[in-house]
Amino acid sequence: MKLYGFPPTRSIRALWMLRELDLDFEYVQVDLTKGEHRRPEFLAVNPAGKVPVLVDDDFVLSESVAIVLYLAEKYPQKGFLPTNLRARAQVNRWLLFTATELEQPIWRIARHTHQYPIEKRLAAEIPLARQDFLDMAAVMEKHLETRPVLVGENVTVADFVAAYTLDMASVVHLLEALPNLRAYMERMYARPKAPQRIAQAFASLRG
Ligand SMILES: N[C@@H](CCC(=O)N[C@@H](CS)C(=O)NCC(=O)O)C(=O)O
Repeated sequence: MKLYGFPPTRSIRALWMLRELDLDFEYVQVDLTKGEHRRPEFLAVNPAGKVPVLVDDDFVLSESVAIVLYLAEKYPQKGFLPTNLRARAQVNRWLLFTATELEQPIWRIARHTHQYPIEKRLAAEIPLARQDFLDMAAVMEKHLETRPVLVGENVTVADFVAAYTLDMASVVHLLEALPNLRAYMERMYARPKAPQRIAQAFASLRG
């Protein structure tokens, strides 16, 4: 198996899953700072020009959440995806909640802070996106008041995706008033197979 990625990105989600499953894989770095994701060789792998991408023999899969689900289904022995219909539906609920309600506002903040060219950045978007995040994060904060993980008693793919997304949020200081989310994220990153935090991944790039 091959993972195309770049350290401080959503590649961490795929990496986390591969590590938890103890799988051997080749890591192919696509240096976003050098525009390698826009080269024809990479666009042939993912026409969206984004990482991560997993290649498993002749099967090519982009989208970080699709990748973790594929891996969890291909290697069911660790039980990261419940077999019970309703528990699995709850895992899907939290994956989608994380990718749409939590990740999107964080992404809007990143775009209007440093990703868009200066002339396209809208300062007014930032407080709106922060509030959108906080409104939805409050739902997960309450949910985790009495629970160790998002679904049932054991860790699932939803926890890896959520913990990484909360780390994205912590980088932009969105978790300060959310103690349950901070404690949950720390518990997840304390797992022996957890990947690097985003800040460490940035530091590793600087050498
Ligand atoms: N929805 C995609 C988003 C992937 C994505 O946006 N990756 C970023 C890095 S975190 C990227 O490759 N950006 C390059 C670009 O947008 O030019 C996923 O979850 O895999």
